[in-house]
Amino acid sequence: MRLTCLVFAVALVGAPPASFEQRADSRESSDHRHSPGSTTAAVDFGVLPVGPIGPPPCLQAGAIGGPADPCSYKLHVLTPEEVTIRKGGEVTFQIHGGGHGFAIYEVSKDTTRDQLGQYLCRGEDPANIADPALHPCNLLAANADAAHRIKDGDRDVVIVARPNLTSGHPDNRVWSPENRLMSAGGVQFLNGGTIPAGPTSNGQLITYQFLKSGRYLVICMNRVHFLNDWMFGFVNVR
Ligand SMILES: [Cu+2]
Repeated sequence: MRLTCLVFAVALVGAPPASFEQRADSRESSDHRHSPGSTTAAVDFGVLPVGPIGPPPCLQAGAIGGPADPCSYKLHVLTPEEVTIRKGGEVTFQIHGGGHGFAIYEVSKDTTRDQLGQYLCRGEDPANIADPALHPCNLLAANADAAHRIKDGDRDVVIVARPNLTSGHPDNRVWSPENRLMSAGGVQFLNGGTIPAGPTSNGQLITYQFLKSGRYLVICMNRVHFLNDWMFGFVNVR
């Protein structure tokens, strides 16, 4: 307990100790709610839009952020996208917006976002694409419904997204039970609350306790969110 308190205090007052340094990855979070080496972490899963996501062609009225909004891909993110906790710690994911599913897989330690994303929608990370016209898989059913074999940094198959032939369970999700640690949001999607991310948000919470060290991939099982828009993040457990 004393060591835990000491580590936590160090994390609060300054830079984390070198031994807790995370991978050199420019996409890694600078979110101050979470310090590398913490026992717990919080991640916002998706974004609740409180108005148009951007200027036209983003929808300006109606089902903003819905499956017909060309800017909806900007909501399909985890914030922070990557966290690091201590073994035995718990991560709490809060759902925001609608139409999400949730699953966790272990991946090799050298798995990167850009490498894994190439198995989903080849090209640039949609999180970095400002203009919806430049997102190659934007609202592209042909990609979301297609089969994908998704490999980690060791080139081991982690997820098999079978083709969506029936649009019913389980085809209508990225449903790959082999090696899966948990899932939520099959059959019925997970939905957030009415208040955006923040201390008063009322979105559903999902918590998972990581008992083994390693690197874990957290995905949205919504085929469009994951396969088109790269809705995934990582948890490192040290
Ligand atoms: Cu989602």
